[in-house]
Amino acid sequence: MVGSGTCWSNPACVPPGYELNPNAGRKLNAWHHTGQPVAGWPIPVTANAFASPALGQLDDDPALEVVVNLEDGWIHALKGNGTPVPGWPVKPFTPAAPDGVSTVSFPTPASPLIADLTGDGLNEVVLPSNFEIVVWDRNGQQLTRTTFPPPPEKWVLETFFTLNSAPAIGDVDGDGFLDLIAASGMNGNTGGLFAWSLAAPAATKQDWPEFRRNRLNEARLLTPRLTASTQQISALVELGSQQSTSLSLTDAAGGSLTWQAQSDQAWLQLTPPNGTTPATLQITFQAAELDAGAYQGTIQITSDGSPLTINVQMQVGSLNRIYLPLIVR
Ligand SMILES: [Ca+2]
Ligand SMILES: [Ca+2]
Ligand SMILES: [Ca+2]
Repeated sequence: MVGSGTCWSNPACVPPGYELNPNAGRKLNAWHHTGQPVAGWPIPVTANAFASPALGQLDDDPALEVVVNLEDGWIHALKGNGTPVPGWPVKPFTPAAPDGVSTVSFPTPASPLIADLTGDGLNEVVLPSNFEIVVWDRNGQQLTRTTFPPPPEKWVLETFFTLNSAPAIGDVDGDGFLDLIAASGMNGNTGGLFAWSLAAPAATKQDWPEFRRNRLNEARLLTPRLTASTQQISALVELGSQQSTSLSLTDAAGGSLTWQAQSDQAWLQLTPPNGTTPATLQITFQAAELDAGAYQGTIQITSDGSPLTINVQMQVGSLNRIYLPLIVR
């Protein structure tokens, strides 16, 4: 998902030899990995969108939402089909000195964060504006102050001067609670690195806690999904014996998923029957009491409603082994 500027729709800007495209300017685009546009996109917007967007959960459906801010200050939260999340778009408001009543609304070139700052399991959206960090709940309600003096329920996340970069969230002092970190600009010789303690425990799941999501700037958010190292297992087992192999179980998003495994055959034995990813499932083909022949079974592994089926084939018999020489240089 990217936002566009106005160059390709502006005759004064398009480089010589390139085609003017009047439809290219001021759009939010989303493509599938195949290069095809996602249904509902592109979306015309009111200004250039150059900041990197953020992905996260802002409502009750399992699909992710995207937050993108524009050069005119409007901040959009959009669902995957391009429709706005209820309560959005919004603009950031901060107090205007000196009367304490007026507000100002300054846009920012920074990228948004999507994270649970309060520890209630629901994400907030975070962006700098003016001298302050501004925070909204997922419904677009601004949690930070807009006036002097602030009402007691409003947060105050004020710095020395203009903030131009995305803040970051992590437990930097190791007290078990998340902290919000921001670098403010310079005013004369005064700049600063600010850290505020948050109410959310350090283990709180954070969808997009820093610029481009992590320190490697991967800018991707994977949906938790149980995956197995293979979905097809074949075994040759000597008559009257048993044999073992193992299966690796992981979460595609790198997290911890609880799982339960079940076999539909007595000869197909699983250890342990449940656990948490990452894990190794030991599979024993117990053929001690079985006749020679071909056997089939399945292993069902469930985790949060996404079952995996592993097909197993076993051949039991008197095995003739042929050992071939191998020369390695
Ligand atoms: Ca959602
Ligand atoms: Ca929250
Ligand atoms: Ca902390």
